[in-house]
Amino acid sequence: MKFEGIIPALITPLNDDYSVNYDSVRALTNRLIDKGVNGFYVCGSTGESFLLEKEERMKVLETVVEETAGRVPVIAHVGDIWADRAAELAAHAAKVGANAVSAVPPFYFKFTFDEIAEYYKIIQNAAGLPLIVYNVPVLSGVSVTSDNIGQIMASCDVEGIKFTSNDMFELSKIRAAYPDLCLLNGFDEIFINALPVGIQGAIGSTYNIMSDKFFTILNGFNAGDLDAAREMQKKANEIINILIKTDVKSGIKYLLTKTGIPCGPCRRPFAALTKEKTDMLDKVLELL
Ligand code: MN9
Repeated sequence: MKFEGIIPALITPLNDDYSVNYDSVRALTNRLIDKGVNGFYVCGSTGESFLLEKEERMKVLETVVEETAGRVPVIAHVGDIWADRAAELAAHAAKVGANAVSAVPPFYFKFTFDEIAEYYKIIQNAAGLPLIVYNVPVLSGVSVTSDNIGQIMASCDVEGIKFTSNDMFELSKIRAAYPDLCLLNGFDEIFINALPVGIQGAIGSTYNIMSDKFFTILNGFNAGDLDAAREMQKKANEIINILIKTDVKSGIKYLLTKTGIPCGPCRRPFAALTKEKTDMLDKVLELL
């Protein structure tokens, strides 16, 4: 399986009582496949991984894999601060038929990079699947760079990196040092900027609601029509600018609910959307 193109980082739909809405997981999976997405990234930051029970993470993954039925690759985010829990999630992902595992570095305790490399080795040994390192320094506090990724690669076989950072210089250094590594862009608002660096695709939250805009950018770029690509990124960014004011995930859930897939709130302590925010989002509906 290839990891490329437009890959939604799935939101995890909830009911109003904060339990997981598995019917909506199924509905969203099917809607996005119909829209032509190239894979799924399950229970990452967008999927509220660290606000879910281990069993819920497992069941959401099982639901997506079952509903996808091999039509597109499924990447299971199994990252956790505790390596053994990540390993348990990784082994489960392999058992139920995910196509790759991905993990944020262990956070909070300021682990050494030797410990971080060991963590990835433990995960890969448990899964026996392609491994995609998830670099998201703004949330994890750990930066995976062209200088230190080699340490992870020395202890396990890295398929790729989900690079969620605005540092395009760093991304191009990774590309130069590792021409065969699969690079997946993480911030949707700079998708157009990452394309010329030589990425294979992108994993992002806003592809839950506007994957078509990003296919237009991708196709425009590939066809050499940079004006069309730039114009569409501008339109997408007007929407992202508003979503950022709604913590992105909550806003996306609201918009999905409005378009027929009930997704509920985000788990506490994420706050419910205020009327002011839902008014902003109602205007976004017309721009989708
Ligand atoms: O998975 C997402 N990153 C985070 C990728 O949640 C940290 C992005 O899709 C952002 O939500 C999006 C808005 O900043 O680019």
